[in-house]
Amino acid sequence: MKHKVLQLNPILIPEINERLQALYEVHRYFEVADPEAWLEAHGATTQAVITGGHTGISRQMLERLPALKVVAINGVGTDAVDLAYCRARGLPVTATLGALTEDVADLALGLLIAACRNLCAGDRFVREGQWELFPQPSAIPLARRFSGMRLGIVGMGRVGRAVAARAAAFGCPIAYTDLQPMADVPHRFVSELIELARESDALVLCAAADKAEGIVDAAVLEALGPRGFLVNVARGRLVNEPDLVAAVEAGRIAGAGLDVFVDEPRVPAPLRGSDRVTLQAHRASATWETRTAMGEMVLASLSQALCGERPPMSLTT
Ligand code: 8YV
Repeated sequence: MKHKVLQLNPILIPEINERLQALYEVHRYFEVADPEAWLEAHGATTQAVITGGHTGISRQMLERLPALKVVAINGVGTDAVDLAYCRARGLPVTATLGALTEDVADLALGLLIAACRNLCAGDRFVREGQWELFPQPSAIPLARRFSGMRLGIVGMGRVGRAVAARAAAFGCPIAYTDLQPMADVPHRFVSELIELARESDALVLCAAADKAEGIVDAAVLEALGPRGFLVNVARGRLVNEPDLVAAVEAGRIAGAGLDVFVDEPRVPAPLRGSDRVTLQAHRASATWETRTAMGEMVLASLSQALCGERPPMSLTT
């Protein structure tokens, strides 16, 4: 008898899906027509859940799955799973820590360079035939230089450090904020986010959202200023989105590069309509390499937990 595994989100690597299906009785919840009927029929006998970092699983849903042996997060964020509840229940929760660091950092720099150099507006200008209509150089506004920008990193975990390593190669002076200074980080610590914003040409958000909702608000954006850029590859709700919309619309910041939003997949229309903003659809970890590595880690968690072992990657047990 195969173990019953509930998969809450699609996995994009065919080989990982094939291996999951060969090993387990996989139920793809996102394809289930009647979720309530599914829970009635299978909730009590489901032994593993695979979910996404930012989508997680609700506590109510976990309560409907009493036989669970593991929650395997196919992602790094744990903010959408009630870890305290899982800990109290003795339920292992695993995440793909470390697997997506490089890709997320790459995208942070990509978004920042795209925002500083107006890459998306430039692309549209050529693509839409505007260049031929307006060939004079003044038709495109001058951009801002990225190399040497003063970077403020918010959250100096794995991703923050990987962003810092990349930015250092561009000659960027780096400062950071976090809950506390870190002895093994050579960069300048600034305890107040607003101070960091004031001293930075670009703020890059790499922090977990758990205790930091709305920290980037009107005052922080004001401190970043009309020559400042904001990049978010962490969680949308780190930012007070209405404040960001207002700042972008009024030119109170120079621009933003955003991979994450408060209410995905809904992105405020003023952000979608602004040339100051470069947008992505929460895709920082979406490469073949990283998604394959993440899938391997999910497979490992499942096989360990379903053999009765404590998965070494467990964050709760
Ligand atoms: C993933 C994420 O896109 O890892 C996370 O926490 O938010 C994302 O990188 C997502 O979890 C993929 O399943």
